[in-house]
Amino acid sequence: MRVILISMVLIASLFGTSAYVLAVEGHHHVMGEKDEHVSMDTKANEARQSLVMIASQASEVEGINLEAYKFGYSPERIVVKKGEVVKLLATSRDVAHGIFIKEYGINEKVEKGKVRNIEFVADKAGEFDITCSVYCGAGHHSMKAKLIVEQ
Ligand SMILES: [Cu+2]
Repeated sequence: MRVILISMVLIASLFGTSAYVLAVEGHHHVMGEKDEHVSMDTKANEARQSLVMIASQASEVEGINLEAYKFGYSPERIVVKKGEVVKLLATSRDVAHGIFIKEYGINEKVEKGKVRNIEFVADKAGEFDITCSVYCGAGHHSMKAKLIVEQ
């Protein structure tokens, strides 16, 4: 299972790179034509989204539970390997909270009784703050967890 996962991530990284290049080149060819308004960012984002879909379907990525509460997160540390497809199954124990990871462009609202599936490729190594982006009371600003992406 582990071997399959790793090889799928490898294939996905290769595929992702070529999809990205295709998206960029595709833009180049249509420069000045009717497609001009479609930004390169949008195309790169679309390429990344389809990469996440392909990789997660093919490798049956295991979900990581993340629960927000007044005023913190459980667990407080999420450790993944660089290149992995990460699937956060996020929810709230009480009121509405946010799952905000600036460097990964993630900002999702979570509510009690609902599980939000947040998928992305951990393509940047380092330690990233997970903070709350939905005002939830006196301890809102102290809500913090860490996403650790190991090289
Ligand atoms: Cu909050």
